[in-house]
Amino acid sequence: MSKLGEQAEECARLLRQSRSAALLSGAGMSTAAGIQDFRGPQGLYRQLGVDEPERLFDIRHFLLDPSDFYEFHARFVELVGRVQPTRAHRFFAELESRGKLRGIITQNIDSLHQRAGSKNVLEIHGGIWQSTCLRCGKLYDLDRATRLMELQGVPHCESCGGPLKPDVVFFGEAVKHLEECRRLAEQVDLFFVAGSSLVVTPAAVLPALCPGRIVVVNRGELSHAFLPPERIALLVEEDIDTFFDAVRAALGW
Ligand code: CNA
Repeated sequence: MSKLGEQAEECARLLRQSRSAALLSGAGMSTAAGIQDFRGPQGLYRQLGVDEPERLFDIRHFLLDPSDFYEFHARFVELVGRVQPTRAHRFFAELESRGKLRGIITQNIDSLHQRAGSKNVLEIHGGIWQSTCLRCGKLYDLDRATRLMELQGVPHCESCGGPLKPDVVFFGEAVKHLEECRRLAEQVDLFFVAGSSLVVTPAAVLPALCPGRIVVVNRGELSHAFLPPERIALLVEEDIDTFFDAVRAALGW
């Protein structure tokens, strides 16, 4: 049997034994959908022509001048609107509906897990589906904020004229739902990491909070700084869709 086949069989065995699992997903989960990771050779920064990514997502720079960010954001929103969830997004939605997956922690801001049908999704870096007026706190859904963005470039509040900011976590801001993410990791006996280099903290420390086994599916850069080696059941250096297709087959679905 091929290495892929063996790892898929082992993953299926771990899933059958598990009472409840969780997933931490990163940018690699959405590359097959057409949304690239940020810094890779095909990365979004290059694809959308961004020169200074750190400055773009720095909250201090956004507060001084949000126009650079919105130039990037308009193109990102348009891209997200065009793509569809991947087979792996759908596999994890199915795991949840079959009662095997307790929840997903995602570092992604593209809402593709929810669009695939997943219900319990903790967006630790926020999402683009809602924006907030920085002056009066009024909330805007994505459609309304996008219309204002198309009209004005930098969208402003219809009530008070303050600038809007999407509810995405910028560098220099606190992450969201951290306590819930920690509790989820502590409560499951199997923890998947898919498409994350585990470089960005605090998301990267979450797998180690799971008292059970860890399955990592990632092709390319991966930091082991926060991964307890004795609890890694599988380290799969494969394409995510290819691997979870094989797991689905091994489960007989
Ligand atoms: P990352 O640090 O870019 O890591 C992604 C990892 O996935 C890399 O090691 C890649 O080599 C690997 N990878 C890419 N494609 C595949 C594939 N098909 N199969 C297997 N492995 C693959 O991204 P992280 O998410 O870990 O952390 C960085 C930032 C980037 C997070 O805050 C994300 O929110 C943010 N981001 C989000 C999106 C999105 O919402 N889709 C897109 C780009 C960046």
